[in-house]
Amino acid sequence: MLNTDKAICSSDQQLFTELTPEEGAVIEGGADLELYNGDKFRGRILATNKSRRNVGDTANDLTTSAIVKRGTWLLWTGANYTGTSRRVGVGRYPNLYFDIGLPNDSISSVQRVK
Ligand SMILES: [Ca+2]
Repeated sequence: MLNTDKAICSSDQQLFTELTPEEGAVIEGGADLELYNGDKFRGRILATNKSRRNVGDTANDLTTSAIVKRGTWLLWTGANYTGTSRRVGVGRYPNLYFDIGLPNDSISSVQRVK
């Protein structure tokens, strides 16, 4: 278990780098939502616990499979929660096109709704 408590500060210098809960979860290998470039969870390109208005250059328009470990999410084809979306709950989606009809390699933003 990683210590994500705030680091003790000495004068104005922080002695330890503080990890956000999200960073901690990612390092431990388990984020609430994980996106993968390949089908059947090959090649993880994003691990997050919170909404992302833009999944970033390394993940944009690449997602083929996903794992939802916690929460309910909207997966959007456009940035800033635009375009087509699909609502997904906890589960494993080895191929988003076949599983929920979302076009392959299309996700640009992810929105946590629960
Ligand atoms: Ca892909």
